[in-house]
Amino acid sequence: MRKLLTTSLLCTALVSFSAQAETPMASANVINNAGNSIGKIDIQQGPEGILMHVNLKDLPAGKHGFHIHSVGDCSDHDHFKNASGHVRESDQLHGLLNPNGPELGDLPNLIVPENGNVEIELYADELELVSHDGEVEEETLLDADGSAFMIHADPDDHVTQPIGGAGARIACGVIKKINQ
Ligand SMILES: [Cu+2]
Repeated sequence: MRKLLTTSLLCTALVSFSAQAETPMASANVINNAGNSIGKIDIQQGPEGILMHVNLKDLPAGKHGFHIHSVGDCSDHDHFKNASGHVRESDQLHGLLNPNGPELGDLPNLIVPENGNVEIELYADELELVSHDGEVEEETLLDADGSAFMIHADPDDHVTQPIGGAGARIACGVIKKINQ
């Protein structure tokens, strides 16, 4: 009996280890234009894309453009220009509703209620934290220069270049790998 118990414990340990090893995880601490944290966005990589858990507070109510930008740098918090443009392949145009889009980093708008808090899960099937074969590719979120979530002041119309008319950058979060 003791031997059986030991074996089953060992199996459980092996299963949970392999599940973790196949699920790269990351998190972004999101800051506003004052440089203060307004919450975080966690990311888990699945077999065909990434699952994002957005949990933010103190945002202005309304509809806000929401993207992943191609450089993981939110240090210039008064305008967040260091994060550069959207994560994209060279032939992609911006916009979830654009016939020549979308870019890899395009996401649906964040719609913030009056209390300023928003919590949602989102899934993007074209994005990866790290590539499945282990090589770092330009479009992967944890590539050499990283990437960052960006929230804009205005709605993204999902068509207009280059950012759907979403205006100023009001919150930014560098995507950082969580060590497992
Ligand atoms: Cu953007």
